Amino acid sequence: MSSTDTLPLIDCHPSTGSFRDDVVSGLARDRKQIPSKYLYDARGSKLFDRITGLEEYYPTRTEASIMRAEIDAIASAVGDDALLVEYGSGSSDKTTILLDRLADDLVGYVPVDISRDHLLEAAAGIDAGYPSLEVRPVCADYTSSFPLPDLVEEAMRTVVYFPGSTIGNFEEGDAVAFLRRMARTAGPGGGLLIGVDLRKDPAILRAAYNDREGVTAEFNLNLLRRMNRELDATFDLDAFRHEAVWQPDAGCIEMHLVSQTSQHVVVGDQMFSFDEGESIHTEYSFKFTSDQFARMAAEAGFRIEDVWTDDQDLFSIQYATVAAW
Ligand code: AVI
Repeated sequence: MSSTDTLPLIDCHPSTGSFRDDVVSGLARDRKQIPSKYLYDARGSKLFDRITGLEEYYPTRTEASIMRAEIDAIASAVGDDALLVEYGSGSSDKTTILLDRLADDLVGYVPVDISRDHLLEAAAGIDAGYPSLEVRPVCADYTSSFPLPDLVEEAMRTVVYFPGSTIGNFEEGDAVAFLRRMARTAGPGGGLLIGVDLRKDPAILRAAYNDREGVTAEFNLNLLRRMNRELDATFDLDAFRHEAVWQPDAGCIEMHLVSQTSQHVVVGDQMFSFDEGESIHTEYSFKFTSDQFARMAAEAGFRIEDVWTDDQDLFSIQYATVAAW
């Protein structure tokens, strides 16, 4: 454990080695692919924050509006004396709706994020805004296991908070495995409060991932910039373009970086060739029916207790309890 100005930090930040290994093995595949978690370096996290404020990007404001409308029911589902563990807390913006209502009833708040600076800045803001709340940031890749602070022993239950429908960024098998790990973190009697994006008119989805200002394109292309900086790579950002397509059979938006020309790119001491039009797949964003999500959650050992949605059924917030793990 290390300490920032005032907040004790559990620091399990992954090494650059895992980024390099994942990039090199991903680019060596027939269908080039880099895990979407690498989109979130400090700049990527800031760009994502901008995306959440875009007119076309309905998920964030819709989730916030459901949260505001249903906060009493949500607070009673979480209950008193819980430890709230937020996976991928980012700027913790949405969390304030929950904390405004729950801060005095919680044993503590544990924001978990891979981007250390972003995490510390957000955690310090929460700490200052809610003086009665114990805030214990954990810098970690939340898709791997990480330790919880000792506060967990004082809590009646652990509730994992996973907003934003980031669960949609995993392929189904990985999503179930990840939900199962969350069930283990929450433990017996624990809960999961999760944002789940719903199936809808593809035109709404295409617009959300191809915004007019080009922020999503910049967010996607930033991955190339990050590889150049951190892995000594030679990507020419002008030689790739952002693409986000709706895949109706799979039920997901796929994000790609498409090579504009036939070219070679070096990453450290390895060279990779691209045909014109060949892409690197950078993200899935699955959209769910409520039944589909309930099935996945059940497979992972959760039972869905409550589902809250907006008037247009664009998005849902769901509360599940650990049934078994
Ligand atoms: C974080 N995640 C839920 C976002 C999504 O909508 O899948 C990431 C994103 N990618 C492009 N725009 C937003």
